[in-house]
Amino acid sequence: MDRRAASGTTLTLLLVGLLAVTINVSVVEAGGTVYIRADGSVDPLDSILPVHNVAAVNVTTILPYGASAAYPRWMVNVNITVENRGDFTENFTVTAYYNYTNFIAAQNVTDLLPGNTTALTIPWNTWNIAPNEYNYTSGQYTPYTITVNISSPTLGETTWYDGTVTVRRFGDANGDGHCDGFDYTYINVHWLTVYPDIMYDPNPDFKGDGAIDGFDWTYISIYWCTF
Ligand SMILES: [Ca+2]
Ligand SMILES: [Ca+2]
Repeated sequence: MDRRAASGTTLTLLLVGLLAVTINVSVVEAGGTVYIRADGSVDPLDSILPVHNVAAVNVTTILPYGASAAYPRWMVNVNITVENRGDFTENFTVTAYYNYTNFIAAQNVTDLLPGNTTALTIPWNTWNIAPNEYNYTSGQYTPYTITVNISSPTLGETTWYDGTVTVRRFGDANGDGHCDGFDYTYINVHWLTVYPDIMYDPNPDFKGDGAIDGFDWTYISIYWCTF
């Protein structure tokens, strides 16, 4: 009998161990009955017990306009699909973090039935997020790590890794760690294009408003040759 089939039957769990603390318990096996002692042992010995188990089965970080890197003040979405793989209806909290300990946002899920999934979107407003450091030796930004934590009194704490998000410095359209003539050329090639125009490119859209225009030009002017 597999675990789920076992849980689907009318297993009656008796915590007889509570009694075993003070008296000797004679375990009596009846049809479909499983006894759990205080020391954690069960009877019958091959019994498979129902469990609490919720998993993040799909976690995806979505940047606007199909971008592969963000700039500060962009809105990034962390999309999470969670599945109740256990045998109990669950209530729990889903929390997203950047660099493991920095809180992004949290959402509560209630009454997720066994075998069911639910999809969440946790928005990350990068308004106060500093751009990533640029590693000039390896030639790339050191991105933020995104993790998702699922927690409840019955589930405990489980953390799921969700890859990384790069937040570039304003003015660095080509991602080489500098704001210079290459970025000047980049913004000119895509000048006055709007998402989803074929010539639109999110890299010089520093403001993140779906258009390449004077606002973005201002960023290059401000940061010109400062790094
Ligand atoms: Ca650059
Ligand atoms: Ca723009």
